[in-house]
Amino acid sequence: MAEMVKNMELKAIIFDLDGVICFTDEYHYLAWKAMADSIGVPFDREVNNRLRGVSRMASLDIVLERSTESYSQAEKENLANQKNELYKQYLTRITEQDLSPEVKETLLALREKGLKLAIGSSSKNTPMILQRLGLEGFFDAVSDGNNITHSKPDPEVFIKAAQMLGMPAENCLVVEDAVSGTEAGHRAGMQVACLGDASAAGAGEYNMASFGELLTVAQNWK
Ligand code: B16
Ligand code: MG
Repeated sequence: MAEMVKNMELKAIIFDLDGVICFTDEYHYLAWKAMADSIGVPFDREVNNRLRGVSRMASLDIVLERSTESYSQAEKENLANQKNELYKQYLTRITEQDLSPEVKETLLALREKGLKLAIGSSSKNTPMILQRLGLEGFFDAVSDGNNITHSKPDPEVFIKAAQMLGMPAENCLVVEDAVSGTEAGHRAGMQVACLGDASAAGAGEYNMASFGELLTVAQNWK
């Protein structure tokens, strides 16, 4: 399977958003931490790493694993909303200056090579984040938490992104910072280039130290 995939031409790259295109993963951490503190549940970076790529409600279940209380569905929805409202307050701080020059230049260089570029994110806040970064309308397709029913590690978000692009999975590369997202990419039949947490875990075919390394990955693809 790996050999077969390797011989296919690279035509599209599907980017995770939080932790890949931007640093909103830190805002997720701060908002979950504040919510967990408010109900006296211990929360740290180790637990936070398990939330990467995971949907809001599934993330809440992970946060509540350390709770001694049990919560009704309505109470859980309330806690998730509380976290999301705080997270959205952090998002209002984002401006176009927060899109790093490295990310911006790499995206433009990849596009210059004729590659299709898409977003594959579990986040329902994707439209707001892209708009604040000045990337609204930049990508050829946006698949996010608003158009999926199963979040990562389910492959749905990447399969839908490839469908929107009209690309077979074997011509697509996924870029991820989450182990769950890397699994989702593999289950979609795509190779994965990892950053951050997933790269440290050696989860991808390519485990990068920086976003700019994508140019080398794309260059050496064949
Ligand atoms: P929201 P990604 C994911 O985005 C985040 O990594 C994850 O921490 C978050 O819980 C999930 O989106 C849902 O986000 O609450 O904004 O809908 O990494 O897949 O771009
Ligand atoms: Mg991510």
